[in-house]
Amino acid sequence: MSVIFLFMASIVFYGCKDDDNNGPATVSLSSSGGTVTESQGTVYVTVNLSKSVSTNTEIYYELGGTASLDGDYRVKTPSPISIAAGSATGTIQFEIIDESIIESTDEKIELTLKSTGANTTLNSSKSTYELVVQDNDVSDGDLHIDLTWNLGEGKDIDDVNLDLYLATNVTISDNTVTDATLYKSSKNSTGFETLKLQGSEPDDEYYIVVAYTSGNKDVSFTLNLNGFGYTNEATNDSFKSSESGYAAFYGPLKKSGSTLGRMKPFIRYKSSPDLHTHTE
Ligand SMILES: [Ca+2]
Ligand SMILES: [Ca+2]
Repeated sequence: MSVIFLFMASIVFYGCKDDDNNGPATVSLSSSGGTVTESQGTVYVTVNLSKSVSTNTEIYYELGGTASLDGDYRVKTPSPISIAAGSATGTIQFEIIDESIIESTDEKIELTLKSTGANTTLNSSKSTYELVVQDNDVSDGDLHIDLTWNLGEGKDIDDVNLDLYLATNVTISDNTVTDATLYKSSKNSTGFETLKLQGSEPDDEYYIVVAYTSGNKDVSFTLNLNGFGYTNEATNDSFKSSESGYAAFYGPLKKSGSTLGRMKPFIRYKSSPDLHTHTE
């Protein structure tokens, strides 16, 4: 008798659940955000369906915030992500880049769910996620030269490639560099660039060189200096799309031991594409 009762109760229970589950599944994020440091590695953002559905669900999202795509973080699961038929959970994955840039402010990654597939609807009150990425780089006795750039919020900085050099023996004629010797370089093919100059390195007149190595977009960039008497001293400048292949020289910085003759503001000198090719 009691077995029959339980069996009937089960039918009633499942019957109610089916009634509640009529209509589309709701898509939501399980968290509204958090805070990590640059050394965090991979960050997982969980996307939930209120119930599984019988078809694959594509979920589109957009990225924004002050953090730069492919400079501060990479996306391991590009939009749209897909939740397989029968499953109710998906994951958006970021890889935080543990770069060497000294940053004066924390960076933010903003993620917003935009649209979902058939049989689903978006829970708009649980569709945004903000991750704060805290810098873990500090100034030491060296001169740190950091080159960062952006092409707009959420845009991939690898759509252009900028590189960073220190040069000596720079000859300038009519505001154009006609000759130079490259002392050292930072030439990543992806992400930002950073160089260090130590007190033990040769005393000389150095120029900081920002090269627009490849790309076809207008790009705003920032040179930031720390150490040798500098504290987050930023120079903002830009290249036009037509300046791809050119380089900009800033200086001179007259090094003597662990001090640099300061030059404010930095003066920019352009180089010809020929010189850029020559100095690479
Ligand atoms: Ca950093
Ligand atoms: Ca580069």
